[in-house]
Amino acid sequence: MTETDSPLSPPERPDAELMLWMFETMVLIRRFEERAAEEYMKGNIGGFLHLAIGEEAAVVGSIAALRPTDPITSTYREHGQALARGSEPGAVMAELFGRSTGVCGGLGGSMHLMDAERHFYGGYGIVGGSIPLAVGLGFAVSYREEDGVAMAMFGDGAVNQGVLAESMNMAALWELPVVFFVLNNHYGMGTAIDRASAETDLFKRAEAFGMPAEQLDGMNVMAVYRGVLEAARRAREEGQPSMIEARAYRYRGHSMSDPDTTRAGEEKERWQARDPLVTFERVLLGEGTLTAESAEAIRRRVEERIEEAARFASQSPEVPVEQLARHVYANPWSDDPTGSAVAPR
Ligand SMILES: Cc1ncc(C[n+]2csc(CCOP(=O)(O)OP(=O)(O)O)c2C)c(N)n1
Ligand SMILES: [Mg+2]
Repeated sequence: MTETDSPLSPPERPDAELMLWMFETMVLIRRFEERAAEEYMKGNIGGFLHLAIGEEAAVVGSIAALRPTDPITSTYREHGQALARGSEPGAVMAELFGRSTGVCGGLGGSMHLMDAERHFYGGYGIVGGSIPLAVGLGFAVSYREEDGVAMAMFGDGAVNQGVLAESMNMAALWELPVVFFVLNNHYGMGTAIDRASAETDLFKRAEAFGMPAEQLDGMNVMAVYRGVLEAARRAREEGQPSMIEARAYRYRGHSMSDPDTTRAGEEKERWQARDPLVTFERVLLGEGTLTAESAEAIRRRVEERIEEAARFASQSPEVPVEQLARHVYANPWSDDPTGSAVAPR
């Protein structure tokens, strides 16, 4: 035990309960997203829908390695982050449907999930835009002399945004408890990483800021867990930020409107052969943490939760038109749904 250990601290060696939670959460995210794709095709979800199928180990392993009170920010590909943080699948699905029972009252949609109660601070559409927010959350922790850790989750496409360098520099200079977690799925929209980045080993960027960094297998939930656990310990105990690069792959196109015809089938098959759910299940079965029956029971439970989530979303009320511009301005002075009215003098 160290002085910063708390009952909420994730253990150095995950016990059976935690490993089963990680497995079930990965299955939940996979099935949630497959169902979301179906609902999108049926016209129940509008706007953009970005799926992270294939990236579940990176999402779950990293979040499991933090305390539930550690603040995180993410990109628009963040259904899994919300679910791993414990947002109700029904409330997340309702948000995708644009219903008033959604985690953001139906006003955020798929790209802007947020659940402040669970210290999940969103869900942002601007590539790189959420990174400095995590640094701000890390600053708040440090300023208040708390022992939390903020994690910025972003994609390989954000690494060449200037704001990342600014954020990493500030975090290192001010010794802020931040984990910069880059989920390298090797593509930004349809552009392969070696066509966008002069240096494709993204973790090496940290060296410029004297920051410890690690590149790990983002298809392996335990590898991600261990890497983020150590980065979080360093942040908590030494006030030192880190960069973690998790290498993974998204099986689908950039969003539902991307037919994904340019990436080679052989490449997809190579990654899918290391599917994070299948490989982790094999490990758990091999060590006896999971049996064929308990795996089946988990899948059944997840199916029921997904079914219930979709039912809840479809039966929830639409957002009233006059509410659409809520939160667009700090002072919602108008009922005008376009939010374009001027303030009374
Ligand atoms: C500042 C900014 N520039 C461009 C875009 C358009 N855009 C949306 S997603 C994306 C690719 C981002 O790729 P990556 O960070 O690797 O995340 P992934 O989609 O692979 O999860 C781009 C360029 C944007 N949303 N914001
Ligand atoms: Mg990417």
